[in-house]
Amino acid sequence: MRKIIAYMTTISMLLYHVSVFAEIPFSCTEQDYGEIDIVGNVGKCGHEVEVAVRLQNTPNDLSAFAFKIEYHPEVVEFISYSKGNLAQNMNMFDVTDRHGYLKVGGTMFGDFIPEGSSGNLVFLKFIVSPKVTKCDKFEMTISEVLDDMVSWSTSGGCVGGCNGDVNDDNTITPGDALMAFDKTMEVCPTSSNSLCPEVCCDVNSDNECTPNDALCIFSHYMERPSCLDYYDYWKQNTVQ
Ligand SMILES: [Ca+2]
Ligand SMILES: [Ca+2]
Ligand SMILES: [Ca+2]
Repeated sequence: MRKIIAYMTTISMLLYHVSVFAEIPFSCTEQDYGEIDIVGNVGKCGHEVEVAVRLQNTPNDLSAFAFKIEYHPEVVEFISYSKGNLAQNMNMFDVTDRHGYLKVGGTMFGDFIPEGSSGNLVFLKFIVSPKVTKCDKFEMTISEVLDDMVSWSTSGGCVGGCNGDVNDDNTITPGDALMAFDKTMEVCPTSSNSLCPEVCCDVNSDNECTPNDALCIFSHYMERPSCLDYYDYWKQNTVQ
């Protein structure tokens, strides 16, 4: 009887997992064109991840603004925020969590951020659900832009995916490129004895594991332009 109950419990948990996650599109292409842009980041399951909201060449002066950040509460939980450089002199600034979206707003009294400015507005810290595998990635988007930002273009950000550190030793090296290359050549387990399903390979987010992914990892180590350039953004923009 206990076995049957345990079996039924397992089945119901699996069904719950499938039903909750089936509605979340685990597919995302990073877009960077927006005058307001979310800078995506890699988020491993059970770990904290930060995303930045940056302004790019602002089209008019800014003294009051508001917008929403939409996220999937099933896969990330909001923890805290910190101001970016552009928000340091704001008299009122806040982020509130409404379980599924954040409200972000701010004002400057008798002052403004001038037209043509670029920089970080806010850093948002989340924790990624342990249920998300490290190859999953999903989108955060900006909506309901108001006040001085009302006509500005927006682009979202991708959270999750592969950061090129295939062997999880906190550095991205040619050894990681080799593991990715082995997987593309179906050398399984890889020459470093990793099981291929555990090799997070799709660093360029085109939903395939190909030699281009291995080349991207190698190019990143060589400090050549690569699909992992966004990763450097996070090394250069530490939260204050
Ligand atoms: Ca983006
Ligand atoms: Ca590594
Ligand atoms: Ca790929």
